Amino acid sequence: MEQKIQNEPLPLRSRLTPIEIERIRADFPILEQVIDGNRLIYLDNAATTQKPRVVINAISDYYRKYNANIHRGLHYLSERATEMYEHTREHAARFLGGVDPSEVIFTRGTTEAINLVAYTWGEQNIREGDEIVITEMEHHANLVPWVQLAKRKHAVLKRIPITPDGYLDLTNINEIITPRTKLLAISHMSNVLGTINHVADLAAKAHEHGAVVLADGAQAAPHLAVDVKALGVDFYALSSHKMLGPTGVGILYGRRDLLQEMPPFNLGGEMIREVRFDNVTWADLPYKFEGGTPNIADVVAFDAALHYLEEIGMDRLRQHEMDLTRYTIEQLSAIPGIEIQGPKEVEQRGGAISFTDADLHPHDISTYLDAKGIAIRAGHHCAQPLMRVLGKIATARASIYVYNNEADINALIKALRGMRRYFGL
Ligand code: C6P
Repeated sequence: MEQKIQNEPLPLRSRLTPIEIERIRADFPILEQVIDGNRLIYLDNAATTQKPRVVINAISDYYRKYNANIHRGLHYLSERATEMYEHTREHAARFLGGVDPSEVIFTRGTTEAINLVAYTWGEQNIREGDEIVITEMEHHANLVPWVQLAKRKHAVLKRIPITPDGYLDLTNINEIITPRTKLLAISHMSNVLGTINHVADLAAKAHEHGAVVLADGAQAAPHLAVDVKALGVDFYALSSHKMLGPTGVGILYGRRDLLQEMPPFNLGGEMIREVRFDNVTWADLPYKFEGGTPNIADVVAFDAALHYLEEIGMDRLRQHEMDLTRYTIEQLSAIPGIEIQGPKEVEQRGGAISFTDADLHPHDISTYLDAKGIAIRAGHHCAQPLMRVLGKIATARASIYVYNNEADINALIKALRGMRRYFGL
C-alpha cells in the first residue's frame, strides 16, 4: 500500500511567467557569476539555497543600524533589535499556518531543533521498551538522535520501509505504529528521493495511540505551504538557509503544552526566571529554550526571506517547481544509463532529484558537471541507511528552487550527455 497525495494543479495563469522568473533570478547576485568561463548553474538547493539581495541587505543593515543584544538593554538599539527579532518570530508563526509565537523557538537549524526534542522531551518521556518509529528515508538529523536515545533508554527503534518507487510502504503500518509507540519522527519531504510523505495521516494514526509526532520539515518548508496544525504534528523543524534565509537559524515549532512540560536544553543566560545558588526557575516560553545570545542578525534577516517567499506565493512556487521537476525527470530519463530514484509523479515529490549512471560514479558526475559551472551534490546525502536500502553507495542529486529555469535544466542535460560521450559510453 503506497501513500499518494492529491494535489490539484494550478490553472496556467497562476504559474510564474518566464519574465517573473527572470526578475526573480536578477534578485540573486550570486547567479550572475561566471566560473571558469561558465555561467553558474546552481542545482544544489537541497543542500542550501542562494540568498536574494533583500536578505543580504537585511544582514548588513542590521549590523550598520541596529546591532545590540536583545531582551536585556534598556537603550534604543537594544529595544529596536529585540523588536526586529520578535517580529521574525511572529512572522514565522504565521508562515507555519498561524501558531502562537510562543510555540516558535529559534535554533541553529533543523539538526539542533531535533536534538533539542531528543534531549529534553525524549530524555523525560522515553522509557525502557518504548517504541520510536522513524522511516527508512530519514536524514541523519532525524535518525542519529533517535538511535542514540533508543540506546540510552533501552527503547526500540522501528522503521517504516519504502517501496521500490520511493514511497513509504504502509502495508504493515498497524504492526509498526502500535500502543507501544511513544514517538513518530518522520521527514515531511525526503532530501534524497524527493518524496512528500503523507504526514497528516500518519500523525493521526500515531495520535490514536497517544504518541507524539515530530516532522522534519527541512526540505518541505522551503517548497510547500506548511500548516503545522493541519498536519497535526506536535513538533516541526526547519532551517532558514534552505529557504533563502541565512545559515545558522532554524525553527522548532512545538505544541505549547508539551514545551511547557519539557526541561530546558541550553542552560545559562536569558532562559531563567530566577537564579539562586541552590535553585533555578525557568523563563516563560519560548525563552526557556533560547539560552545565551542568539543569532540575532540572521534571525532578523530570515524575516526578509519569509517576505520574499510570500510575495511569490508558496502555491505558485510549488507549481513552478512541479513543472520544472517534470521536465527534469523527462529529460534525465531519456539519457541512456541514467536511473532516477524516488517517485516519478511530480505531485508526490519535490525537486530534489537523485540519479545514478550505470557506468559512472556519482562523484565523477559531480566533478565533470562542476567543470561546466553546474553545481549539484553527490554522495550519501547524510542518509547512509537509505543508501543501503537503495543498494547504492551514493547518488548524484540535482535539486531545484524557484530561481531555476528550463535553461538550467537544458545545460545539465547537455553536460550529462557530453559526459557520457567524453567517457566513451
Ligand atoms: N540536508 C542536504 O544536502 P541542517 O543541516 O540542520 O540545516 O539540516 C539538516 C537536515 C535535516 N533534514 C533533512 C531532510 C535535510 O535535508 C537536512 C539537510 C542537506 O540534503 C545537508 S546534509
